[in-house]
Amino acid sequence: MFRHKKKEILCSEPLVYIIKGFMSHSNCDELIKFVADDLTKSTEIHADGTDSITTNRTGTDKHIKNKECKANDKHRKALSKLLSVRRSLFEKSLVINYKDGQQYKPHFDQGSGLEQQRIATAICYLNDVEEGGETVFPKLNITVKPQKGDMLYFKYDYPDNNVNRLTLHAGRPVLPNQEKWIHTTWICEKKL
Ligand SMILES: O=C(O)CCC(=O)C(=O)O
Repeated sequence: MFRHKKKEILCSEPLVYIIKGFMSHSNCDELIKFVADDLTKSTEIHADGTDSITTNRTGTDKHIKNKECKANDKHRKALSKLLSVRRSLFEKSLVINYKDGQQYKPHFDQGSGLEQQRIATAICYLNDVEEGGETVFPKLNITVKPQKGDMLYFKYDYPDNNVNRLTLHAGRPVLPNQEKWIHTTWICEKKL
């Protein structure tokens, strides 16, 4: 049984919205616990499909395979139902941890180098962050404060490239003594 939560539309084109409390606090805790001892440095994907550690994307992360973590499967099921998109079109979800100055500088989620063409992103915040670590869309003047359980969704499958370029976004640096955990699922246009 999924709870139906209200979307708070932050922008209608490109579509950007938040659903407060989309993920239960116990699911958030379970996801952090599942990956906490197995994180590796985040990498950036380049146009030629290779990836490497860069200063644009710091932090650490772990991909979660289907069926290895109940909390992950539960979330993906709820997301699939919300979006009416089958789970086979979701990339493997990624849990990311940022500490002390770590960030993800402005970037787009779609583009060359990816195996599949992404069309949308769903980010769940797994903890509250007092200050810093906001997700920002500089061209849309949107700032989202990480709050445990909230989900940010945005899409970029518009034929108008100018609209897509408005989805430039970043994870701002996390302040000293603060920590930020997110769970990201990218939705793809079609299965490989
Ligand atoms: O850390 C954030 O708030 C944003 C993460 C992000 O941009 C991404 O995973 O694509």
